[in-house]
Amino acid sequence: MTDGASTGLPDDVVTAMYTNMLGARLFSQRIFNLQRQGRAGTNAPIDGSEALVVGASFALDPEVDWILPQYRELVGLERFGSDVLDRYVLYCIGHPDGGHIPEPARVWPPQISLATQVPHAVGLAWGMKRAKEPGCALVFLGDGSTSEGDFYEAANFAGVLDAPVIIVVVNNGWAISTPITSQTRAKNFAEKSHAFGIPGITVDGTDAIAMYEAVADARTRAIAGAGPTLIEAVTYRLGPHTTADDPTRYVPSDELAAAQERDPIVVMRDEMKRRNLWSQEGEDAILAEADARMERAVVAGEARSLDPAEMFNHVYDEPTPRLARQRTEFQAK
Ligand SMILES: Cc1ncc(C[n+]2csc(CCOP(=O)(O)OP(=O)(O)O)c2C)c(N)n1
Repeated sequence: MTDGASTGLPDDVVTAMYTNMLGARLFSQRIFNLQRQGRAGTNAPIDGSEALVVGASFALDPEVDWILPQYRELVGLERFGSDVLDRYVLYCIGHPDGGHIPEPARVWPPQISLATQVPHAVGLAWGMKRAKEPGCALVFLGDGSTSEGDFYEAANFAGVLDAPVIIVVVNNGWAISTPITSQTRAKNFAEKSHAFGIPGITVDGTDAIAMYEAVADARTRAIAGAGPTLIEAVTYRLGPHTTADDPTRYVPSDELAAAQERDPIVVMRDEMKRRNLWSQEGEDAILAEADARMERAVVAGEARSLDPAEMFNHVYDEPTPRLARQRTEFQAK
C-alpha cells in the first residue's frame, strides 16, 4: 500500500484539496437532508470516499481529462467545474437536466447500472487515443461492481487496446450489505489486473495525497501510450449505502469505530496541522463558504420548473407508440 505522507505537494494544493474534501462532505450531508425533507430522491453519501475522489481529481487535468463517476463521487468534483455540483443537485431533485453535465466540465453523469460506466470509459479513452487527443479517462467503480461482466470485458479491452484509462476500484468494504469477504476470493481487487495484463496497485484511499500520487503516475503512463492502470483505493464506507439504507442492521459497530479513526477528513486535517496550515477559524470559513455554495445550488435547482411528463422525453430519440400513449395518458390525469 502506498503512503503519501512524505510528498512534496505544495501547501496551496494541499489546502485546496482539504477545502474540496470538507465541501464534499458538507454537500453530501445537505443532499441527504433534502431527501429526508422530501425535496430530493434517493442518493448515496460520499462519507469515506472524499480523499480518493479529491486526490484523483487533483492529479488530472480538467482541460483534457475525463472523469466517469459511479454515483457517490459527484459532490467531490468541484475542481472539474461548478456545473458538476449544480447538475448533481438537479439530478437528485429529479430534474431531467441533471442527467447531463455540459462541457467544459469533463465529467459524466451518475451511473446507477453497476459497472456500465467502465465500458464507456474504455471506449472514450480508446477514441481519444485514436483521435490523438491529449489526456485520459478515469473511471470509478465499487468493489461490488467488480463482480459485473462489464468490468471484466472493459478492463480486458483496455489492456488489449492500450487505452489511456485509469480504472479506480473503490474498495469501501461493502456493496450495500454484502461485505468484500462475500464478493471475491481474490486477495485484493488490485490483483484482478493480472488477468488483463495491466499494472494494478493498492492505495490507501483515506489518504488524499497517496491517491494523488497514484493517479498522477497512472496518468503519466496513460498519456505516454503505456496503457491502463487499475488502482484499488481502500477506504471504508462511513455512512449508509444510500438514503434508503440502515447500516446499523449489518455493519459491525467495532469495525465502523476503527474505520472512523481513519476518517479521510481527519487524515487530511492532520496533514494540514503538520504543515501549520490548519486553524479553527480557517475551517469555519471553508464550511461557511461551502454552505453558501450549496444553498445557491439548491435555490437555483428548486427554482427550475419541473414538468413530470418530461420523464418520457429522454427515453428514445423518437418515442415508441406505447411511450407516446403513456405520455398522453399521464398528461390527461
Ligand atoms: C446492474 C446492477 N445490479 C444491481 C444493482 C443494485 N445495486 C445498487 S448499488 C449496489 C451495490 C454496489 O456496491 P459497490 O459497487 O461496492 O459500490 P458502493 O455503493 O459500495 O460505492 C447494488 C447491488 C444495480 N444498481 N445495478
